[in-house]
Amino acid sequence: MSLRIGLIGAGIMGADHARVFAEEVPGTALQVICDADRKRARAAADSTGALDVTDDPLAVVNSSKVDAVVIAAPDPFHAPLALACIAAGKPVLCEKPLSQDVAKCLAVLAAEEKCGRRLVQVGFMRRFDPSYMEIRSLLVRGDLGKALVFHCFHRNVSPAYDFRAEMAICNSAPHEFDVARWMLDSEIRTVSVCRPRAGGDTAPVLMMLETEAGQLVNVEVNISASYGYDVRGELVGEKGTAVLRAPVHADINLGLKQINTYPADWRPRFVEAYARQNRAWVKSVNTGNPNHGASAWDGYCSTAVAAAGVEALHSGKPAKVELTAKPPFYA
Ligand code: ISE
Repeated sequence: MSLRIGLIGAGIMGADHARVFAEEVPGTALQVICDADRKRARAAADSTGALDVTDDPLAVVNSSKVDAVVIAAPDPFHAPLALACIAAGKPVLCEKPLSQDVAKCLAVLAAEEKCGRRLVQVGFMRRFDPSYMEIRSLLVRGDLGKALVFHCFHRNVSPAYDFRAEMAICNSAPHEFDVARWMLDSEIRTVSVCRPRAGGDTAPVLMMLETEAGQLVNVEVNISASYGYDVRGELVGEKGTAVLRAPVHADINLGLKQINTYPADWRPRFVEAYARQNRAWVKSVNTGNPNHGASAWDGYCSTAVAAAGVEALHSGKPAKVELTAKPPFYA
């Protein structure tokens, strides 16, 4: 029998999740799509064959026809809806960040631990991206020697709505925080933040993170890069380096030039990552085994790093990442 999915949120990411489930994840049925804007929910349902639409997220969570939930609503709704899923005993794939508020992440951890089942996976899809995965395998095999430095660039074409430095740190950069923790297998201990004085409100945010293991991660989050969506990275190890590659399917030679194209947003860059992530999530729901996707603990850690980042942005000084002790439940 197919896993019946209730999808909450039919904006840019929710609509893409609907497409991913419909086209790339066998063994699933889109039972219902929910959005505050019913027309948007209807459009996503019509293009993916979802059976029903609603504007009531709790009706989705509590529906007896829904086996598992995907949360792709705006950030402030993530934690409350994840808590509702836990209360209903339903597995949930929750878009990142788990919450922008550390206390709300802790509430999700407490509820999950109390219910005794790992029900929450956070949508840090980069863990499923073939290029990040390959670099991690090199590290795990020891081919690069010890990891020393991870250079990360994260560029968006233009800021969404009122995106400014705080949102760059709390909404965009958690991808880097999570992938760096996963890649380097160490928690982030301190964060320093600076921005070019020459830039305005949307100028790039530069961060230097130090891990418990003593590695450095430097991050540029640029929410106003203009030229395209571009995520780059280079891992520097003792014996060599490895550079991320975005998927390229053709070299275009035209008009005396070789042309590189960039997508307008993250969906084409991470198309494979989203498909792999969602298939892995469905497999883990069906088997009851957590996969290498991000847990609620990972969601909490990246939000704690973001909180330290905002503190460092405002104080101009390095900030310490305060983490609670990791419950054995998340080992
Ligand atoms: C968005 O929510 C994402 O997850 C994208 O990957 C990121 O590039 C963008 O900045 C976020 O707003």
